[in-house]
Amino acid sequence: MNDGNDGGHRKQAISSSVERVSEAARDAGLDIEIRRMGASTRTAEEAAALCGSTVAQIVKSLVFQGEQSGKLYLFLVSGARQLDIAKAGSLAGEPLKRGDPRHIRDVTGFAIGGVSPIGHLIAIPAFADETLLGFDRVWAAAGAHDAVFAAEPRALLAAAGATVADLAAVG
Ligand code: 5CA
Repeated sequence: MNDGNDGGHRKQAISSSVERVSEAARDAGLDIEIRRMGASTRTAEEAAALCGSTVAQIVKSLVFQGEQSGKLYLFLVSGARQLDIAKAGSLAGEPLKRGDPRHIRDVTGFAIGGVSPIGHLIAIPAFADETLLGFDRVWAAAGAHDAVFAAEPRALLAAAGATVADLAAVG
């Protein structure tokens, strides 16, 4: 499993995930510059420290799975807030659960920690935390564990095809 070939394939898959984000942005007319930070941006806290932004300005791209349909849904949430799973389920129209990380990677093309708002392999229904619109600029993952980009939130949510909603837990 862990021979050099596998490593090479995985590396290629990761760089093509970043490429996909770049292409999706271009297709949506979103002008972004993807930055490889050379250190982990897996969590909102790590990303904020490296981007020089507040945690609230980091867009978490959370993928959940429908319990009935098995379909995947994308929730874009401010790094300062927690997704309310019940509200998220109402938006999706079915109860949700965490998916198997490998399944999420296979279906979306992104590994958890590098899931981007844009550039998924499938057309994924997306919903976005309304508080993201309160910032001039937000930062999001760009398909790898050290890759991020900045964007104006309204343009980013439009590019993601995300429905703006109240989806965060109170407090
Ligand atoms: N690169 C950073 C932000 S730029 C990033 O991707 N952060 S994140 O918050 O969007 O991604 C990590 C999150 O994935 C964690 O909050 C974690 O709770 C969540 N997560 C981990 N496993 C699963 C799973 N199986 N299903 C859904 N979410 C998961």
